[in-house]
Amino acid sequence: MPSPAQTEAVRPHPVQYSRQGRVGVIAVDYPPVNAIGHGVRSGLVEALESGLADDGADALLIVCAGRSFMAGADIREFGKPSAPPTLPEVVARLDDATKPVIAAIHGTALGGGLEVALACHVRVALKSAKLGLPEVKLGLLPGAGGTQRLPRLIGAARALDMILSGDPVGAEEALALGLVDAVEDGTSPLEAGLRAAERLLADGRLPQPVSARADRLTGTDPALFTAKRAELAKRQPHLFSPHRIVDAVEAAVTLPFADGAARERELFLACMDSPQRAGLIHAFFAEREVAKVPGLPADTATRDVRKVGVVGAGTMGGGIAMCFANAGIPVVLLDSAREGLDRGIAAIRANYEATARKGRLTAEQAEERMASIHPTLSYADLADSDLVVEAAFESMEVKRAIFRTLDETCKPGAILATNTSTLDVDAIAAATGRPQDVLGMHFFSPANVMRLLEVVRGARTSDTVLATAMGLARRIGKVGVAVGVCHGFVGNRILHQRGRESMALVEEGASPEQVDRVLTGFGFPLGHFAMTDLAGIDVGWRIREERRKAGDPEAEAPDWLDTLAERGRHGQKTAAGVYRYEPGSRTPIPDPEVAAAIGEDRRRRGITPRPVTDEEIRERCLYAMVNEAAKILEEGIAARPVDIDAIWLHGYGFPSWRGGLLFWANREGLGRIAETVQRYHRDIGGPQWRPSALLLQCAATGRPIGC
Ligand code: T1G
Repeated sequence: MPSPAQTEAVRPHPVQYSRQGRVGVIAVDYPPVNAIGHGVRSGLVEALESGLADDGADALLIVCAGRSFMAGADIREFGKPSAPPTLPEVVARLDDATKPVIAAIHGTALGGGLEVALACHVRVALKSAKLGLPEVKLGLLPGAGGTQRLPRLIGAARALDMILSGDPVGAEEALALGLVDAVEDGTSPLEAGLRAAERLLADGRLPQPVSARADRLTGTDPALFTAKRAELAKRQPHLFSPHRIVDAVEAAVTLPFADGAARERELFLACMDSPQRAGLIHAFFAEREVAKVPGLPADTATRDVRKVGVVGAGTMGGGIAMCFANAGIPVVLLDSAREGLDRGIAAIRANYEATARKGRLTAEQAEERMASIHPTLSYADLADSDLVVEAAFESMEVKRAIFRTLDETCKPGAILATNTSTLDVDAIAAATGRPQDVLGMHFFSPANVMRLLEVVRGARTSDTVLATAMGLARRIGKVGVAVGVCHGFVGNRILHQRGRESMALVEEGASPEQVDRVLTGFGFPLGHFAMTDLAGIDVGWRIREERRKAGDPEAEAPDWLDTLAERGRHGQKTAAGVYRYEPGSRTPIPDPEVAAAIGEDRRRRGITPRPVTDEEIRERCLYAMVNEAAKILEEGIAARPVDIDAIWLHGYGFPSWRGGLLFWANREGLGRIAETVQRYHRDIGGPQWRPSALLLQCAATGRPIGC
């Protein structure tokens, strides 16, 4: 096995210099995305020096190998000592170049990669290229001159929008903005770059470096920054880096370039030191880490999925059908009744038409996707599906009957998945003669929007079926997380803890709006009760009724939420639930009728309401979640803390700048959490407050959970 040094020696230097005619070519080749790590930074400087010293080179060209131009600084280096040269130093060398430097962009030029291109004299992009500064999504800001050069090319207002959104623009838009000088099609980055160099040499002049341009900054209205600050204070009060971005771009307008660049560096380092950067980068890698399932070899054989069946044309089934249609996979959508099928197809069509109206799809694309969804009332039409996802009513009896029929109908090797959100996947699999081909694919409502997909591995699910489902998750744009079988799997099992505490806190004296205010103050987009209204109170009510009818010993007694559901207050869909809603509005408004129902429930339970502090709400909701997550890890239902982090980030809106539930818990302090859980176990009791052994062990040893 070669040593790291030998491996390093074998791996070619990521940046090579060569000459083609009068053009010195600086080629970056650092798979998979040409991230600008130390080797690339030092290589760029060496290659630039070679090119400037090469008398045969009248112009220099930077191109990248592989699928993309440089995709930014190497995020894996963040938080560690940075070996020189820093990226700002590399970019400054480009700025000072005495020969014209051209950047030929393909794939995605992002972050520091685009900043390298901005420091070149000329930028040419292939038609399919995308260019962006996504640093804000990592809790950062462009730290290698992007906040200073981009405004000089496209103006401060547009630059501010582009940096604050972090979203890329396409090549044609970049050309229109002035971000690139030319767009080429049907050629290689090298050919496009060489042609741009020839044009530039024929012109005979050394273009002005971007840092020296000021024409696009002239006349910038200072009110732009005041207005943007007010907007951010309202829209993103929790976030740190967006406000620093406004400061940096303002410096580009108000200060000479060198001073603006120095200001940018100060602001960048402040962002680098913020806990939000650590959280957002953890969230970035978490989304990718969970795709690698421990114990499942990366080269596990998978099955082709060319055609999908969906059983159930309700809200979930329709959304699931759209997921596959959106990925170009034809779907057969089955329902047991013509009325339900027609309603489901109409809802899908309405969804696509709404998306087309917003300009996110052309009418033709919408029609094409609609045409790829084939409605049917006959199971026979599912016979040749490679995968069938069942999304029927949440009843074990109903699901087992469907899986028996699927087992009889579907071809050998077809994968049979259930979208159940709580029921035992093994019991469903046992209804078939092919349990090895059965698993859970738990989508989150609205299924065509929410990115999380819990891939529930049954006791007998084969590696191939699991690997196929995990690969399919990525193919349909989901964050697939492998989980085990238990009631509620991972996400809903943790949500149940927060819900139970939220309900108990209201029974004891808090109001729903106080609980929700604490949770939104923590960073959740919606409080627990506002989310209940969005999902529909009747959903939980029916599951609770199902469990009560089944005589489930753990089924909860009816409560004030059930009372609201029985009165037809089902949430946003009935303009009244825990809150009331004005017509056409989603803004939750506290309703005295609900307060009265809560009062009646307290009286019925013999509870005298007491003042509840925000701190108690925060502890009881969040620490109960952490304690349950630790139990889930103990039981092996989730393999790693990062799986739980990804589930709550992508399924429930856990604030990504906090990294994830357990990433946050480690920073909150496991000792403090463990001590509080033990206190509530004494004061409140109940299995939910039984402290997790893993939590106590980590608290005692000072080790983070999962390490
Ligand atoms: N650094 C290190 N690794 C990276 C990386 C990066 N910038 N980008 C991607 N990877 C890894 C990723 O973890 C995965 O690894 C593999 O590459 C493929 O990625 C100074 C400070 C480029 C659009 O924010 O948006 O520049 O799992 O699965 O879906 O101002 O990756 O295979 O081991 O995502 O085709 C700014 C982040 C950095 C871009 C490709 N740049 N990356 O998407 O593949 S900060 C970014 C992406 C910065 C400067 C500042 C996407 C992609 P593994 P992937 P993909």
